[in-house]
Amino acid sequence: AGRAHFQSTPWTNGIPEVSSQGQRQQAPALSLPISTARIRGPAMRQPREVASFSYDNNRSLHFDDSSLSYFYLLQDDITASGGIDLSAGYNVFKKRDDTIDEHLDGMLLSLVDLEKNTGKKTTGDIITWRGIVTKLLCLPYSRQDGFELNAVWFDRQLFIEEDLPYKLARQRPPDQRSELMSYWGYKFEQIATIPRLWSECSRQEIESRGQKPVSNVAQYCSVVKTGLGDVRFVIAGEVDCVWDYKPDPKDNVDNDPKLFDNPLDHYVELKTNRVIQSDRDASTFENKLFKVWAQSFLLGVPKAMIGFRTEQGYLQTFEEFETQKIPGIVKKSKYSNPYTTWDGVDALAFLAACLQWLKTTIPRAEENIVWKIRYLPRSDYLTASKTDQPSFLHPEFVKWRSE
Ligand code: 0WD
Ligand code: CA
Repeated sequence: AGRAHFQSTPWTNGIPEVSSQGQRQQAPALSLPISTARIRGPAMRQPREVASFSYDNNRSLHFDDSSLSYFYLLQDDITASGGIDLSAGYNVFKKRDDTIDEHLDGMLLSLVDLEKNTGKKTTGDIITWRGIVTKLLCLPYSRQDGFELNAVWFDRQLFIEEDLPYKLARQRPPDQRSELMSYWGYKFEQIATIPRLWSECSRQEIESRGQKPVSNVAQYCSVVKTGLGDVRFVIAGEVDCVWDYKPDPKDNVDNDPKLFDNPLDHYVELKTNRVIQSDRDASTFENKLFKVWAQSFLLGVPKAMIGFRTEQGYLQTFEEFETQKIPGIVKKSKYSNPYTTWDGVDALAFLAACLQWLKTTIPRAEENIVWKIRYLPRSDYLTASKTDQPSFLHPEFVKWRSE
């Protein structure tokens, strides 16, 4: 890319290379500079779904698709109502307690179930939530917030989780406006989906879908195997809904690419955004769109449906974005700036370097030793250090893999 000529290593995105204490940053011993590469990184392997699981409304786990939703929303319904009030039912929102640390539990238990059923171990160098990989993929362009990850080798695989106590300690106290805005996102999910195929829902069920209390406790997650460069990884992520249907693995041919109906091809990510009225709105939206790309691309989700709402939270319209077209949209945008604009190829090259660094830096021989991966707000490095924390892997998974 043309901009490569005026960037030096490490790339700083205009953020001065000094820490908050005003000292020049020294690269710590086990560290990775955050940079955008100037060469094309390795290609991403096509993601493959290996399993899926559901949390029900009581947060119990089921190794099935019971919490999968189906997209259903008509522009005419929105227009007829003059805009759907996304704040409706806010007072009865059933919100998941996100101070409960679930570690990698749902995903690991679904792997136990899968491996018991197939008799085959799920292989991969790194096993983690998709959200963590999204964070790393976006990191070169998203340097405001610090985070901590815990990583541990076990059974020759590297497991990575986000450190929840660190995350909670850094969270600003929730203000009413941002709580309400995050509710709008869940309300949009509710009104844009139905619980089963359209043909299997009663008319009453479809028409009354917005009347029940909104809950973010139930979730549907897909477990996907993919890879980048030399690193194979298994990631699980929440999928909001399917566009039409999800192919049944039982009547799907997956050894012939021509006949294979890939379940990932049917998935849709849902998001809400302010109606775009100014240049500033447009540029903020493009930043968000890039994160939507990162998140969806990693799991092989081909489209995102964005619900546009007013300042007061009234849904006005919705628009479909094809995941693979997003980097091009952002790059071609008139708000684009060579120093700050997101670049998908560069972000992937950084992710490849990052995963490779994690895989090789944390000693493979030291199984069950928890390492801390740190990113300090606005810093130029990711660092790794050993801890004496106990392993965070679910005991049932450890028992299964130790047999
Ligand atoms: O730190 C934790 N406790 C984490 C928990 C970090 C990452 C994931 N998780 C759990 C979630 O509880 C959920 O079971 O992993 C699962 C989803 O993982 P993901 O897909 O990797 O998460 P991410 O890509 O960051 O977010 C996808 C969606 C979000 O929707 P939007 O449209 O905002 O991207 O997952 C939901 C959220 O709706 N989500 C959560 N919901 C409740 N509590 C959480 C959470 N902690 N994290 C993500
Ligand atoms: Ca979503």
